[in-house]
Amino acid sequence: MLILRAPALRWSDVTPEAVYLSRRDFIRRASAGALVGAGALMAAGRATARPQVPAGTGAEPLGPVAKSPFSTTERLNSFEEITGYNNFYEFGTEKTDPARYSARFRPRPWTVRVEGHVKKPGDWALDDLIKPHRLEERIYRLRCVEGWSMVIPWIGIPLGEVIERFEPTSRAKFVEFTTVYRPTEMPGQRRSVLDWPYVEGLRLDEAVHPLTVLAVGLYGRTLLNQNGAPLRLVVPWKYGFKSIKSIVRIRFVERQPATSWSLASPHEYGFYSNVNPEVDHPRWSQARERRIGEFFRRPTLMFNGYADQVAHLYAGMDLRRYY
Ligand SMILES: Nc1nc2c(c(=O)[nH]1)N[C@H]1C(S)=C(S)[C@@H](COP(=O)(O)O)O[C@H]1N2
Ligand SMILES: [Mo]
Repeated sequence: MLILRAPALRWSDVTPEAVYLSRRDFIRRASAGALVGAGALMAAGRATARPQVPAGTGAEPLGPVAKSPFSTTERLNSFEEITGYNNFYEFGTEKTDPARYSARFRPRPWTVRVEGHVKKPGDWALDDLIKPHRLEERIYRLRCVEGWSMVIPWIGIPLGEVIERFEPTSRAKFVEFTTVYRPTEMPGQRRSVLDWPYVEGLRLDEAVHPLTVLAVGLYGRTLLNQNGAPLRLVVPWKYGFKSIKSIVRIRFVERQPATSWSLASPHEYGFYSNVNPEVDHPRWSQARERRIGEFFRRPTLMFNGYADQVAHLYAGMDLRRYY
């Protein structure tokens, strides 16, 4: 039988859902039988199994993906937690709004415009953007500026490898990302909670850092609308709002972009917004966080635990000032 190695699986190799489901079903039943035989079904299952993805979510299987040394081994949040407790103000400001009010959103077909200081600008169909790259699983901590966190098994591609294809010129110093503007499908955009569309940005060296990914899925499946389908940024050492969802434009610019949250409240949400337990938000402490699903709060880590990989990017910068 073909065993799922962690190979160079590409977007175009995605297994049709029916095949995938029946194969998984087979594996599950086969191993369940073996374990029952050993009289250890519950114990072994609890200790080793990842939480299951419920059937019928509409998220399509992406098949096996390459593992990454950047992944944390911390306990994963469940699929239900990751898809049921969200910030996506385009669909409303309550944590349950994105799951409830995003059913009308159509993430396909999807085109991403690449423009600005690059030798290869253009409009990219999503599949053509993703296809040349190997899908990787990146299990990352996500720390929201509000003081909660999760561990999410993203599937994505390194943004740096994508950017390389566009050939930025020497004038490109920052990258600006823009979310789709579709008030008919996104009820939150009919209210002026933020200045739509949502815009975020990174310095070019942050954008090409190996930890930065463009995610197309989680838990082995395509993203649901509430998580930023079909394509969103994930920057794990920064507060969650930097990880912009449902991206339709990537622009290479010389100046630091004006971002939605820094425009809405400049004293609370800076451009850099690196996770920093020593710099409090004006209205609350950032020293601790509540991992969704846990009761006690835990200490927040510098750069969300990614200091070894990213601290050098900010050498000589005043981390308080650049909050
Ligand atoms: N376009 C857009 N992107 C967004 C947001 C948003 O409201 N709109 N919320 C951000 C915030 S505050 C967080 S914490 C993360 C949450 O991602 P998740 O819902 O997939 O966990 O998305 C970020 N990306
Ligand atoms: Mo957030």
